[in-house]
Amino acid sequence: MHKILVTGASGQIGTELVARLRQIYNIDHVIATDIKADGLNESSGIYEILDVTDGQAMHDIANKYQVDTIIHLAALLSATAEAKPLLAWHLNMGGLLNALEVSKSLNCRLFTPSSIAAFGPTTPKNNTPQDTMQRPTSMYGVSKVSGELLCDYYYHKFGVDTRGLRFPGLISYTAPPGGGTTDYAVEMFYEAIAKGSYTSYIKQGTFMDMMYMPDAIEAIIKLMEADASSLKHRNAFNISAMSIDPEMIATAIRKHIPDFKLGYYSDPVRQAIADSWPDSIDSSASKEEWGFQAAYDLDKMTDDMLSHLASRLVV
Ligand code: AKB
Repeated sequence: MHKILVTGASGQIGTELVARLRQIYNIDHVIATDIKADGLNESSGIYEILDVTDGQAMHDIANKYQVDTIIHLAALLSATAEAKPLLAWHLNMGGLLNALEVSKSLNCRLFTPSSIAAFGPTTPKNNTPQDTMQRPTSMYGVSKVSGELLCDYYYHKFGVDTRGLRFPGLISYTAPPGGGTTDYAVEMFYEAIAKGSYTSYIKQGTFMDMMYMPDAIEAIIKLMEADASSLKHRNAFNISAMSIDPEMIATAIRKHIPDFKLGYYSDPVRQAIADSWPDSIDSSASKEEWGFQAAYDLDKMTDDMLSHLASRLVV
């Protein structure tokens, strides 16, 4: 049975991934790590504080628990990375390089997410192919495309079993995202329940790919379980469940909350990032090579999000 170390375990993906991995692989086989101490709850499983820029500390924890898999999630997202580009490069690339080095020396498999941010304004905007032009203009995108290349390098040069997905915006109700461009979509659901209205920093008609968190979690697990011989792309598979703009989410929310109001304000930085990303990406390589299938479309996701948030936020 696999023994798995997860970095960034208290983040939006990590919180749900660690819980699901502990159901599948046994509670003692999943080592959650994060720079924050808020996951230190012994009853929920092993948790270690880890700054991913400290390669020796990452090695020591991986070695202590004899892990065979690293799921490296710790990174700054697009809007924060644009505000702090040097920190973003240091954390996103330094953390990944450490995870690759530890995987190489301890013979671990490695999963790390890429993003739709790895594409740029010269990439075909609709049905963006798996293999295409990648000249991103945001620092986050630069770190993601560099990370894809670095993972390819460690696979070809050292035989590290590296795998990855180009995630779209991820929508979830458990842990909030932080500092992303697609965060507006998550915020809209929270504020629909809390206030009945939302003011979006992303303009009407700005389409981006999105996915509900349960689909993202199952995709990570399925890709890591896939037979290596079926993977031609290995690092950075395109993956998406829907291509939507703010109005489409509002329309889906109004099926449950008819008076929901959506307004707009201008955020030039996040709008420019969104405008540089594809409107929709082609996930066919994921379907063909490891059987990806999203279970949630916009309406099904909206039903689930609103019912969970209503029971949490309304007293
Ligand atoms: C972000 O908006 O920065 C992320 C992403 C698409 O990678 N959600």
